[in-house]
Order: sequence, then structure tokens, then C-alpha cells
Amino acid sequence: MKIVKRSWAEPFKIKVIEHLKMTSKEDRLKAIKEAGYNTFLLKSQDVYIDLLTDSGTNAMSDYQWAGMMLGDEAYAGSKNYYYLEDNVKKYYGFKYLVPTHQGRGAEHLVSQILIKKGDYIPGNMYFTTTRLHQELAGGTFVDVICDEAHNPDDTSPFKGNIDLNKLETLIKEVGPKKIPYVSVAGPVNMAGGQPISMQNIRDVKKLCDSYGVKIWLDATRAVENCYFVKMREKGYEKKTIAEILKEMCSYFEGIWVSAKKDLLVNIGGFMATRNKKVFEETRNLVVVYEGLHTYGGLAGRDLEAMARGIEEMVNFDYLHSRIGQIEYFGNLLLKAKIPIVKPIGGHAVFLNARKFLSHIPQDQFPAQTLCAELYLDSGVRSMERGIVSAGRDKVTGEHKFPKLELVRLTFPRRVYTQAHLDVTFESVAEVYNRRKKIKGLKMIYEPKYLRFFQARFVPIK
Ligand code: PM9
Repeated sequence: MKIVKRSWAEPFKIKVIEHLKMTSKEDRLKAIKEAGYNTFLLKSQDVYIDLLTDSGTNAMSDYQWAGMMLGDEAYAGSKNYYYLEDNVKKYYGFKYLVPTHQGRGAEHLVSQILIKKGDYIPGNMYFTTTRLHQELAGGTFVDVICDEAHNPDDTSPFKGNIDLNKLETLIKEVGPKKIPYVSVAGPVNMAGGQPISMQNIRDVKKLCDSYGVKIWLDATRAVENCYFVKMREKGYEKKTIAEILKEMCSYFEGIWVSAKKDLLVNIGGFMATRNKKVFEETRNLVVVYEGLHTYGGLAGRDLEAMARGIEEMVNFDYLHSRIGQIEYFGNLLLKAKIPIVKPIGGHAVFLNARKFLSHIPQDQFPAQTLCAELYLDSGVRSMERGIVSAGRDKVTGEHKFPKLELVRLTFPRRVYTQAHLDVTFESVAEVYNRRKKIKGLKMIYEPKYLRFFQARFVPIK
């Protein structure tokens, strides 16, 4: 047999396994009813394949676990902090580091320090916790992402790009003094894990420099963005992920990071900057909310696992297998003509619930409904990324009606096998085949903040 194309496989093997519980349809019906048809409220014991999130759900390596035993649990000045500081400097290129318990801890501190009441924060599509912290600090988030990002069928390679016209129009309209920083994410989670190009980052930096506006990066999944830059952007084919990461960060005054993603750990976050004044203010504020500036709410062992995770996350073969796994799954769906966001993203495949359940109006929560149906079918857990996640308009109090009404099937790093993906695909296909019979949901409980986490629903009869 002539082999035309050689396959990739994971550059690791399995040493420890965790048993999964298999459930019956009756078990799942009981569980989802008790969870108010919200997959966030399911007990993980009732889930078979958990694709809710890639956040903190990663499998650590033996190298990271070994590092956990070297945790220096001193209150102040733990050696693990200094190792992390070295690696943040070496790989991200920032001199100053403040650890936090997770990403939103860093978002909180950065927002409180940089934003004043009445400010505007332009960004390439909102992220739920990021926007909430920017708004709690008195700012208003303004979406300046390119139009392509709002169209699930557009196949542009860098749908995370900022529209420079939209950005400049805002700067002229409100004045640069009202813009503390541009909030750049790479890749863009809510757009389907779509990357931003290096060229666009350079253009944004140049434009912002001309107005004296700073740019900050949500570097939560930065290495996944770097992978796409290497694979899709001219001039980067031969660069290593570490080189691309260093260049990407070099354009920003600072970053905030949820270490629960790229860094291959279960908990952690940080902010890092080259601005000494911002660093000093953050180092002071962190002691109010998180803990001393050398641990930021984390144990020494967590800092060690993060430092070691940084060394592993820049490995090309690892990233190739991670993103290759998502591509494999997305291609199964594309072949079956099931509507998903294109191109296939970096951390997840997003089902286009607006098309999938086209008979359900958006205020009957098609994406939320689809998450519940998938769980009912097979015990696969996914996450709503549509009208429930978008929340309410802070002026009118009405639902925001986002163009994207999506279900995210998110892949924890180094956790599931190709067979798990096949089983998941079959479940999505099964629900797709009977989609016309599915009815929407009614929201019966809505919490004030980040409602998608705890809202409750009942099926519409
Ligand atoms: N992301 C996710 O599942 C976990 C929470 S769901 C709202 O995608 C970005 C780009 C994220 C992110 C979390 C955070 C916050 C910041 N930026 O969850 O607080 O994707 O560590 O990070 C989630 P923490």
C-alpha cells in the first residue's frame, strides 16, 4: 500500500487513568432536570465526556507532577515564584510578574488599576469575565473586531483581527484619553477560537502609538494563536512557537493570563508587564484580594507546575497534536454537513446552534437547548456561547442578541482520545438527525452576574 499522507499522533503516552461513569438515558434525564437544563449545574460524576471547558481540566505531565513535590510553601518569597518569574521573562518577555489565583483575578486587578469611570475599552470581541471586570471598574467595552468574526461561515484565516477603522473611529469619537488600553485577545474565544495575525497586532500597535493609547493582551491561549501564525502567516513558517510568542508579546505593555489553559495546569493565573508603575500598583492591590505578591492565592506547588507548563506549552509537536485533535473532530462534522464555525478553532469546535436548531427563536435559547439535548443523548457535556452568555444590555436591561449563537465542544489538553471524539461525533449527528422535534427552553432563574453559570431553565411544552 502506498501511504500518501503521514499521520500525527500525540507526543506522549498515558500513565494514569481516571474512570468514567456510564449513565443511562433515565439517569441523564433526572440529572439535567435537577441541573435546570444548565450544563454548568450538572455534577461531573454524571458526565461521560466532559467538553464543557479546557479551563483547568488539563492533564499534567510527570514532569509537572514531579515539580509539585518541590513546592516551597513559604508565605513569602517561595522559590517556585522566582522560577515562574524567570520563565515568564524568558518566554513572554515581561520583567514584572504578579501571580493570581486564576485569570479573572488578574483581570480584576488590571481593570481596577487602569480603568476610570467613563472610560471605553475597545477589544476584539468580548469575553464574559474580562468585560464584566472592565465594566465593574466603570468602563464600557466596545467591540472592534472585524465583521468576518460575526459570520460563522466566513473562512478567513484570521477572524480574530481588529478592524482598524472601527478602532480609529472610536478613538476619534471619545478621545484617546478616555481609552486606557485596547483589550486584545489572541485567539478570540467567543468568535470560535479564531486567531489574530501578527500583522494585525503590528498595525494596531502602530495606530495606538500614534494616539498614545496602550495595548494589552489577554494571553490566556497565546501559544494556540502562535500555532496559527506559524501555520497560516507568511514569514513565520520557520519560526519556533517560542520565537513567535516572544514577538507577539513584545508589542504589548502587559498581559493577563488564565494559566488554566495554555500552561497545562489545573489552577492559576497572572499578570505580567514591562511598566514598573503598573506593576507596583498591582503588587500592592494583589495583597488585598488574592494574597501576598509572591503567591497570589496559589500554593508554591501550583507556581512550580505553571513554570514547568510554560516550558511544555511551546513544544510544536504538542500543539500540533492538540489542535490536530480539534481539526479531526471538526472535519467529521463538516463531512456530515453539520453547521459549525469555520475555520475550525484552536481550543474547541463550535456548533452553529442558530442553523442547527433554526426553528427555535433566539429568546428560547437554541444553544442552551442543544447543550441539554447532547447531554441527554450521550452524557457529553458542552457549553452555551450565545444569548445566555451575552447577558443583558446595561442600559435597556433587555437581552443582548449576539449574532453568534453557539455550542462549544471544548477539548481539555492531553485528556481524551480519538475514540472519545468519534463517540461525541456520533452523538452530535444523532441529535442533528432529530433536530426538528427539539423544542426550546424558558429561563426561570437568572442571577445578576455572568448568568450563564447559574441560570435555570425548563423545557417549553
Ligand atoms: N475561560 C472558558 O471556559 C473559563 C470560564 S467560562 C467563562 O473558556 C479568556 C480568554 C478566557 C477565560 C476563561 C478567562 C478567565 C480570561 N480570558 O477562568 O478566571 O477564556 O481562569 O480565566 C473559560 P479564569
